Amino acid sequence: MRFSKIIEEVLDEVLPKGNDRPAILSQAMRYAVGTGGKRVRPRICLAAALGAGGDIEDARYPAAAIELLHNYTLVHDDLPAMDNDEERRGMMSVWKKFGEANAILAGDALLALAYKTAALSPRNVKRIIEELGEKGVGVVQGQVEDIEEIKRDIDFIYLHKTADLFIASAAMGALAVGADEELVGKLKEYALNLGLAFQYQDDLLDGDSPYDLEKTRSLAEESTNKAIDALQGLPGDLSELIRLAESLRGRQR
Ligand code: GRG
Repeated sequence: MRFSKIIEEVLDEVLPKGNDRPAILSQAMRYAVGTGGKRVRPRICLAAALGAGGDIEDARYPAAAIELLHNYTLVHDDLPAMDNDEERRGMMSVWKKFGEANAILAGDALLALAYKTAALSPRNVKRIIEELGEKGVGVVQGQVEDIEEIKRDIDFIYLHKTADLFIASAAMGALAVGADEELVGKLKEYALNLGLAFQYQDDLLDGDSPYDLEKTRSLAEESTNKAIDALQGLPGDLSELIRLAESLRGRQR
């Protein structure tokens, strides 16, 4: 499919080659990004570009940027100091395979590379970097509140830990094709609700929702419907945005 091809090609283009010095860093960065993943965020970015009436090729660098930033969060989340996960996507986590220090550094480098890549966007670079930075801070805010567990505010955690990067994805895709702020706002509303639906669905799959089953299902359904409703009045091809919302609704993983 066209989306997957663009996403894999641009990630391959911007990541360091496996033997670039120091090879262990290049390999850890490639391993982190290359172990699969659903590529939901870059798909949202490309779909938003289409929905805003633009050419998806213009959103290729923002799409890669958000996936790089997302992968940095996963690499750091798996560290012993955080979730202490030895596996990710059915394979060894980055720290388990390359050591803790290299995993910290590979995450740092993925984060920096995300900004370098976003800067290659064909237009609205300042706004794109602003969205990436704002939501990049947001995901850390969500993570800290989740870890600290001082006062468990589920709405805050879901908004920042999960939805923020969805929102940045949509905004960056729209901005890359020259969308105005009104269109960007509609796509951010779509992505916010898509992010919440994604998280409720995740809770259902993991069986660890803070709400009972019925409430979680209805929250997921309600958020998906709100996401689709937010698309009214967009000038472009909405089919991918709708397909994404529908596919997350029924997803098994
Ligand atoms: C370390 C700053 C920092 C943040 C960590 C990613 C994360 C924040 C925590 C992981 C735990 C979690 C449930 C996060 C919510 C977001 C989420 C569902 C991440 C997993 O995203 P997927 O399913 O991953 O899109 P793939 O593997 O498909 O890329």
